[in-house]
Amino acid sequence: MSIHYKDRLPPGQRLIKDFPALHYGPVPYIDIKSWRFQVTGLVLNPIILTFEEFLKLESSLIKADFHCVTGWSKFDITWKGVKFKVIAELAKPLPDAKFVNIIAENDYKTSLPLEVAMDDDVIFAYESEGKPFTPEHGYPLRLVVPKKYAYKSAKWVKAVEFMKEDRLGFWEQRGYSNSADPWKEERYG
Ligand SMILES: Nc1nc2c(c(=O)[nH]1)N[C@H]1C(S)=C(S)[C@@H](COP(=O)(O)O)O[C@H]1N2
Ligand SMILES: [Mo]
Repeated sequence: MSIHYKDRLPPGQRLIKDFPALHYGPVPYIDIKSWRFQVTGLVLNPIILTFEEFLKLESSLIKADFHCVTGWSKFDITWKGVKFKVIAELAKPLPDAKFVNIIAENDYKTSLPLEVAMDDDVIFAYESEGKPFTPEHGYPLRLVVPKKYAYKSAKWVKAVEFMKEDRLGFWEQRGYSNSADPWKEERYG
């Protein structure tokens, strides 16, 4: 551990070494053959991809810290996947698109301003530490938004909708902050 680790730990967080799986509801069973990734809403080119097709998109590796609003943080998780901005370049958002709704299995949703989602470190990941996810960590695909509390990092993502107005996500409707910046300790909305 670096002696400066406290500079990397947002206020009120504690560092952990293991990687707990945390989510609301059951782990969904995903049939990878019928699974599709969809981009809908205010875009010029709506997209539907099989998992095989998704794996052919330009991929990136990122390494980032992960902060859960319940108080634990984990440093240096590596993720491989497709950056949000690569998806946006393919879909071509219309001028009215200002927010994105990230839609996952079991009706889990979270949203981001489009400009936040376009950050270079926002990625639709299908691998962590060189391996595909286990079902409980989001197989086959999850979003990772390192600069926000991890409820923005939706597991089991299946669609992205580009929107004009924001729509609060699952935890955001239940009192968690919609801006979710761990450095400003934006835990509650
Ligand atoms: N679909 C879905 N994604 C989710 C959640 C959830 O309940 N459902 N919980 C979020 C929260 S609060 C956290 S801390 C992280 C945990 O990710 P992990 O289980 O891979 O550690 O998943 C996030 N993504
Ligand atoms: Mo969390």
